[in-house]
Amino acid sequence: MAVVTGHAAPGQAPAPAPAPADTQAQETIDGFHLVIEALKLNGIDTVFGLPGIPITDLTRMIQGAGMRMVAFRHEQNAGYAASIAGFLTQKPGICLTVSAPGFLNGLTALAHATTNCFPMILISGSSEREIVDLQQGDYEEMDQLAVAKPLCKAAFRVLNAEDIGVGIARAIRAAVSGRPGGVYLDFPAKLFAQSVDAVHGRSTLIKVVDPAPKQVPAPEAVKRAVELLKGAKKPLIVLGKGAAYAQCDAEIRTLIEKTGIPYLPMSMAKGLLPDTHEQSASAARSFVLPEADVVVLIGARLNWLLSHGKGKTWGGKDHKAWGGQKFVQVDISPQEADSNVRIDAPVVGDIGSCVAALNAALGGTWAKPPAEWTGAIKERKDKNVAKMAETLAKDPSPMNFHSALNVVRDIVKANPDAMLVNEGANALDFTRSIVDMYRPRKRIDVGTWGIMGVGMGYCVAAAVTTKQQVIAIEGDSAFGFSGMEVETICRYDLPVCIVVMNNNGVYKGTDVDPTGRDPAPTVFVKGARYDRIIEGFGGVGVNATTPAELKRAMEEAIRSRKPTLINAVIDETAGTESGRITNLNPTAKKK
Ligand code: ADP
Ligand code: TPW
Ligand code: MG
Repeated sequence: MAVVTGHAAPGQAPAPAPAPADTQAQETIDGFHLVIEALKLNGIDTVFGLPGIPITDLTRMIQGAGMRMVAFRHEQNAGYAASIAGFLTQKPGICLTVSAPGFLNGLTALAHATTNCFPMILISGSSEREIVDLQQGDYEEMDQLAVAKPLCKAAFRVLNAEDIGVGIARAIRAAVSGRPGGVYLDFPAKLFAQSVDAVHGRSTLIKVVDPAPKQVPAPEAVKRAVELLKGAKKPLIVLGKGAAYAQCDAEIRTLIEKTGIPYLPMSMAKGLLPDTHEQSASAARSFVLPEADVVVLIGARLNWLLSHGKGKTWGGKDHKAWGGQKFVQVDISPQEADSNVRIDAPVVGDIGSCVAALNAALGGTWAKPPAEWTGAIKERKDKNVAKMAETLAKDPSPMNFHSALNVVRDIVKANPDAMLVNEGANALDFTRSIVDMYRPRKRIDVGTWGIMGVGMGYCVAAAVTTKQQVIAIEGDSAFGFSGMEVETICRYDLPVCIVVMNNNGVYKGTDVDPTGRDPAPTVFVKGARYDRIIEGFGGVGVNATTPAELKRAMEEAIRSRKPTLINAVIDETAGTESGRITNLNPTAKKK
């Protein structure tokens, strides 16, 4: 019998009596290695994080074990990277941080992952439990589990090395099953140093079987939905990022093409079918929403991004009035239906199973929607597309959002496999509407919260997980939230081309302090040279003042795959307050 070395964890049985001297020295395994082996066993090969007590050695050992350990300059960016890695791969993205402040820095991203339905696990080291719980003032003291709980889908703490396997298995299941989300895993410092018998320790690890089980919809729910659709005169399908996440692109394409129903992709569902698809109604959005009679939501919530399914956007008489549409909602969460307006036909299950069931239930022949409907949409679309083409063809000086994005539009068309990262206000809205996407899961952006700061974390994760060229279209304000990660991009030599749409500020660069004392809160240093930031780390910086210069710089970045930052000088008067959502700003009542 082997000798158990090291101290026993609290609550464990005392060590067995020493074995006879002639037996081999016992092989032990510590908490560090059990964590790594548990992650590897479950196919996790990348960790995003930032070292420090008590996880510095863990970051080294992760790397030593052949996994990718991507070290950031701020945990929030590592967290955003993990969240989007989860979206892109259907495996929980892992973010690893130190205690209290590092944990809190990662927590914003964990909440973001939960809000966006992205699977992610935030693993944070924590301080001595007995000191933390008595509030005796330990180094980086905080009851992290309690703080994390309201902001994530599940939160677990592991105290004994033998429970690491269960802890990681539960975290993986919670993150990816049902509606995906963020999970917090608390690992106190002492856990890492605990040693247990290696054979026994490894036997406690769990390879999770079927972590995101299929959820097949009830046949009567599918029938109800198809019946409703059959009676529709003006049907519409809305594809959300849940549909992109589900990776059942062929089934979705079949549904759309077999039914002939016009569809609208939400921002991150762009490219699920090419944006140039004849059934895309994107260019006629404000026409189809109020006019549609039956709307099929697939992995899209009726939240603010869809004006809560009611109000003037949907043809309602006032801002809260129902527009008269009937809704089919395909979603994995049974609680999502009726969250804003009545859902007449909820179809609950995973999108792959639900869309396959809908396709099967359509039968051999399906009458396409009335030509009156599709024709009216086409008319609006053609008109809007022609109008946009006219605007895009202009070449004003200074460059504006349109003339710059006309270049980006062509570059993305020529490089349809490139990942597009996008944040800002005007820089976001114009990019979304001007730059067509051609392949699924290529566009990643501010998501459900309209959050600034995801940019560089998303760039790193997109490059690391897809190995594709990354193009980031960033407002100058948006870029500032994560700009220091340009060093990370250079350090890992990632093929990322960042375009900072520099209009000297938040929304625009023209505000002034009415008292004349300070810069206005929305403006930045005039004529700032963001391109010089990347040069400090060995990357390529370019200042572009014309579409031709922008085009040349982007093409060179893609050809060379070198980390590149282009400062695109945009007319500082070009933007509007909050971009497309000006109306959400509270305004003081006029006296
Ligand atoms: P968007 O912002 O693009 O409109 P949302 O984030 O509002 O999309 O909605 C995504 C929806 O997709 C969520 O309600 C979520 O429950 C659902 N969802 C995510 N993954 C799946 C899946 N695999 N199967 C079914 N529904 C899913
Ligand atoms: C975490 C509020 C929304 S958009 C934006 C801010 C600060 C920046 C807009 O300026 P930018 O784009 O990026 O230069 P442009 O093209 O219009 O000039 N803090 C967080 N999230 C949000 N959404 C904000 C603040 C905001
Ligand atoms: Mg700006």
